[in-house]
Amino acid sequence: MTEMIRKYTSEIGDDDDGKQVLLYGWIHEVRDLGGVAFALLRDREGIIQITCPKKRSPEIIKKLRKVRRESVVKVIGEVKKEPKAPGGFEVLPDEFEVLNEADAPLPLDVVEKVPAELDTRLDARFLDLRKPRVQAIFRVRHQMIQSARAFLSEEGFIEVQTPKIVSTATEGGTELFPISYFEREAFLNQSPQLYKQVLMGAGLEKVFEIGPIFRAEEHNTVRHLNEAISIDIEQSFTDHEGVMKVLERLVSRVYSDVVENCEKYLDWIEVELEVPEIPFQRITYDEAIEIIKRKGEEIVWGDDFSTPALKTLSEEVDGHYFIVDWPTEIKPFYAMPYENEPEISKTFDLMAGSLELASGAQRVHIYDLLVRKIGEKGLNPDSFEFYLSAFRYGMPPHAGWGLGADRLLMSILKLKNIREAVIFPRDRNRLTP
Ligand code: AMO
Repeated sequence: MTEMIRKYTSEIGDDDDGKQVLLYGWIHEVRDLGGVAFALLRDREGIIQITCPKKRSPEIIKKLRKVRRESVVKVIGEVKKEPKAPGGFEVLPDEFEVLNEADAPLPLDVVEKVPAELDTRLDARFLDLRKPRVQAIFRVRHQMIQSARAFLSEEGFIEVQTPKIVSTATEGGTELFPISYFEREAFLNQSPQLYKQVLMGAGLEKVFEIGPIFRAEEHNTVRHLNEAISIDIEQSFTDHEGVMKVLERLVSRVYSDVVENCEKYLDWIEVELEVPEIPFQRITYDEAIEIIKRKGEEIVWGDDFSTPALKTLSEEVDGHYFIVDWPTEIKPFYAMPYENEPEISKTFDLMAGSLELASGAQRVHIYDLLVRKIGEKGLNPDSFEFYLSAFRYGMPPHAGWGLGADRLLMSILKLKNIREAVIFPRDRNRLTP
């Protein structure tokens, strides 16, 4: 006998009508109407109804009545068109095998008749992920990462991986996780910033990295994680405007790919997407301050934007937009000041409404200026030796950005909490699963 090929539920179509198929999956629900039992079999691509009238198989109907929800099963049966069944087809079983029986009661209701709190869901994440709506989020995430990688590769960027165990801070000294590294103290990296710049000194010209960043954020918010994934680029012989163009094209590409390839998953999540038009609007930091002030919020030049201030701003400037030309003082040491106006820097944040998605800058590539700026931030240039030496022997002008992948997904899918966008999120209170 030839071995049957397994099909996903979504692959069952008109061609299968009257034919036998092999399915694997989980028991989503069972309904017993006496003379006939219905089970819903769920796999990662969808749900199909297994219909077993008593006369087709008294043994199988007995098994179906007994099987617990979420057990793993194998079914071989005949496909029949059935307009009343979900998806338009049902399977009349000839073989039904329970591969692994699930315990009861379940710690979480996969059918979601009773909605659970996010914390309960995250505690039982393996079950939460069985919900089609939740799994769909990670199918879109997969597409988002694939698109970003494909886009940057096509643009000539080289993918790199830089160390996550490091000796120095990059984003200002606070928010660092110390770890013990043999007889020394080390840290989990906050950003690949220093390494991607060193790689400009190495002559790679265009690099990108998709990897974890670690931030010891004390506060628990819906937009902060302690471990996030950042999509980072660095590019030589360009300025902030040059890399902003790469960023907006990347965001637009991710949206088009998701719209094109993830229709089914967007339906499961019940979200509709529009590909944002590029170029995105650019407003200066000064203009943003004016808008926020005009709307009655208290803010002075030199302040960073608080969450309420960004909410106020987004009432006026909606969708995707860049805030450019920030005060040098509130941006990291590596940001390049304007030559004629050094209190302003060649920096930008990319916003989606009131959510910051990315930030970036043209960098300081002049050794003396960089040493001075490190000192001005109260940091010790000696601990940046490996970084600084790359600036002494032919560092090209360069620029780059870091885009929060979890935040991008959160904003694409209009998720209320960033934790929804991460399979196993890490926050102030959560270290498992
Ligand atoms: P920044 O610190 O702004 O810049 O981080 C870049 C982007 O990473 C995301 N992000 C976070 N997402 C979730 N939780 C967090 N705690 C968190 N922290 C940051 C945000 C943010 O916009 N080195 C620079 C980038 C550069 O200039 O190239 C940097 O790290 O979406």
